[in-house]
Amino acid sequence: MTDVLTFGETMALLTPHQVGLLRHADSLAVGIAGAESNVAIGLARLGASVRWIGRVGDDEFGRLITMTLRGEGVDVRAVVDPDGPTALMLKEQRMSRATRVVYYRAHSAGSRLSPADVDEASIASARVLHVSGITAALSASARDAVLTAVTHARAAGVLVSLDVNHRSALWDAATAAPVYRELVAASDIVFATEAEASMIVDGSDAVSLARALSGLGPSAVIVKRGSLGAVAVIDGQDHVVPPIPVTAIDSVGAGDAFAAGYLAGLCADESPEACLALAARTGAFAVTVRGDWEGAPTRDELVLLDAAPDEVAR
Ligand code: KDG
Repeated sequence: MTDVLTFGETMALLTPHQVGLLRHADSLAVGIAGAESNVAIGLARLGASVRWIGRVGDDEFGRLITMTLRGEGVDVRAVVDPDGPTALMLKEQRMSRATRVVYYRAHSAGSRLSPADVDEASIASARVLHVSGITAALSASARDAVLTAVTHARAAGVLVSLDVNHRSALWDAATAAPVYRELVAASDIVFATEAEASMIVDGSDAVSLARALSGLGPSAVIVKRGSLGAVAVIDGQDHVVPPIPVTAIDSVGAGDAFAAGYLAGLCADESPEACLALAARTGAFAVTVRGDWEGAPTRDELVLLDAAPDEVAR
């Protein structure tokens, strides 16, 4: 049995080595990025068994994606699509504290995901199906894949986890909100930022937003507040998750590491408090390292968050 099944688009990621305008970059690091595969890597590093399903182009970037995910211990089921290239994401660090992201993903292999790619048997053999709003934004067929997978999971008694992950570059709030509402109502676990929660329900603060989201059906709602921590409503009980102070180097991917921590705790049958504490620690850990997933910790490494500054382990 797989602990977590997830699917979505993973892209090749090009990142300049210097701060400044992309046009002045004289070299680019080549890597990969994708919210769901970031979660998959985070889970694998925490010891969970995880399967990622997706489409990649029949190109070098597609091969880089499958090779990297397999190297991280993720069970990869990738359709190699001859009719769409692997998508690209460019990260520009315009100034040391401001990152801009540009996508080249229209008509990509990953955006051609369809319900046929996400097989019912894989879903039924998982404890948790994890999806994100990003996949629903990619294309009509990718949105159908998300909705169909969620329906199969519910029918098979598999827990559904949703990270809203709104990406305004992919769709506008008015189009996205009803889809998010439908997905939240069909999910057991929901992760959202305060801004994302406000797109779906009314609420004056993080706690009232979490309560309003849980009123739509999910048994666990976690509203993330970045460096302020998070609040959650789990089985009708309010929780406050205090922030873990760290020096942030790159906050992209922090939410994915947070979700991975929470789901890893859940799959290890830990209490809601322990799942939230693990999520807070993995999320904090991830921002200390450059890259969307590279900073995701193993369980053994989490103690490093308590290390004294400049401590060297010899
Ligand atoms: O959460 C981080 C992701 O946003 C990133 O790795 C790439 O999936 C991605 C996206 O669509 O932005």
